[in-house]
Order: sequence, then C-alpha cells, then structure tokens
Amino acid sequence: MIDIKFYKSCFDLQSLPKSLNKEIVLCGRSNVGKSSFINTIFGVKNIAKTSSTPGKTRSINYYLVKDKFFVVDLPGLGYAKFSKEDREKWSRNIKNYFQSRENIALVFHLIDARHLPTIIDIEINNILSETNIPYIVILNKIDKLKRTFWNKAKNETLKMFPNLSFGDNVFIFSSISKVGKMEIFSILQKLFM
Ligand SMILES: Nc1nc2c(ncn2[C@@H]2O[C@H](COP(=O)(O)OP(=O)(O)OP(=O)(O)O)[C@@H](O)[C@H]2O)c(=O)[nH]1
Ligand SMILES: [Mg+2]
Repeated sequence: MIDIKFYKSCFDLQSLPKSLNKEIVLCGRSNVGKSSFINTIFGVKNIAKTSSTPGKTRSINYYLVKDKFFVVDLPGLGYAKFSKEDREKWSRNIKNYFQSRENIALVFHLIDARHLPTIIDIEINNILSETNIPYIVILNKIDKLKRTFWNKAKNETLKMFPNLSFGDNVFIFSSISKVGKMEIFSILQKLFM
C-alpha cells in the first residue's frame, strides 16, 4: 500500500489549494470509474468514494501521496440528463482548471472501453490537446468486454484520436480484474516515487 491521505475537497476554483505539489489529475465522464481508479492504483479500499449512481464526486478532491504529490479527482459530468448549458459550463471549468494549475504533471482521461468516445470525451481530448500537459487515455472497465473485443476498442479509440498511440499514451484498465494496474503504476513510479 502506498501512503495516500485525503487532503481537501473544493467546491469552486477559488478554494483550490496552492499548487505546491505536482499533480496527477483524473478526468472523464461521470461513472466511468475515476474514483475506483485511484483506489485501485494506490491499493486502498475506499479512500476515493465510489458509487454506482453517476455524479458521486461533485467536488474537486485532493489526495496527497507520500507527502509529495497530489492526486486530483475531478467531478464527471452526469451522463443521464445534461443540457448543452451544463456541458458548456462543465467544459469551461475543466479548461480553467487545466489552464490555471501550473503543477499538473500528468492527466488521466478515462473512457468507457465498451462505448465509442462520447461528445464529452471528444471535448476533454480537445481541451487536453490544446494544452502542453502530458495525458494518458485509459480505456476503462475492460473487464466488461470479452477479450476478442479488446482490439476493436483500442482501434476505435485510436481512429478518433489519431495523435495517440497504444502502450504509450493509451492503456486498457480494469479496477475489477486489475488489467493495466502494473503498467500505470510503473509510469507513476518513474515520474514521482
Ligand atoms: N466492471 C467494472 N466496474 C467498475 C470499474 N471501475 C469502476 N466501476 C464501477 O463503476 C461505478 C462508478 O465508479 P466510480 O469510481 O464511482 O466512478 P466515477 O468516475 O468516480 O464517478 P463520478 O464520481 O460520478 O464522476 C461503480 O459502481 C464502480 O464499482 C471497472 O474497472 N470495472
Ligand atoms: Mg467519483
């Protein structure tokens, strides 16, 4: 188990902690498994609260790892009912976040491996590719796909985001089967630990 502590929850961009530490940021649609990803990677049971109801994480939650770097769980956009206005507001906030935080070292963008990237995913990818922040796309919940469909999921993602490459900045992952955990963990280890 890695030394990880809850640090702070913020409900607006004004109350963010000073960006003293390097940050790893989790983003993606609501319910895609961001909070579970944190628990899985750091080998903790439920430090990041998860829920089968979309919209569990409503605040920006900071976790401090080894007293050295932040892991940041961004709220996802609830996928059931959202208006164009909701999406625009959410997208502005996310953009603001990425542009204003100086110490973001890496962003994980989680996508549901079972579906084509959604409009929200395309939006996130656009925002990220306009910044200089390194980011990794995670095809999550791969346990829900039969192995024979894994290549299809990878290829469809790469078709939509041709600037990315598998094994470099695209990985498959599952919090259930732990596929991909070692690969991601070793990336983090090289960067931070
Ligand atoms: N099968 C499967 N289920 C998963 C996986 N990761 C998360 N889940 C489930 O998906 C649901 C949502 O997980 P969360 O980790 O709460 O998702 P989130 O992205 O943090 O959601 P919000 O906080 O609402 O944005 C929960 O029921 C999890 O148990 C996975 O890899 N495989
Ligand atoms: Mg969450």
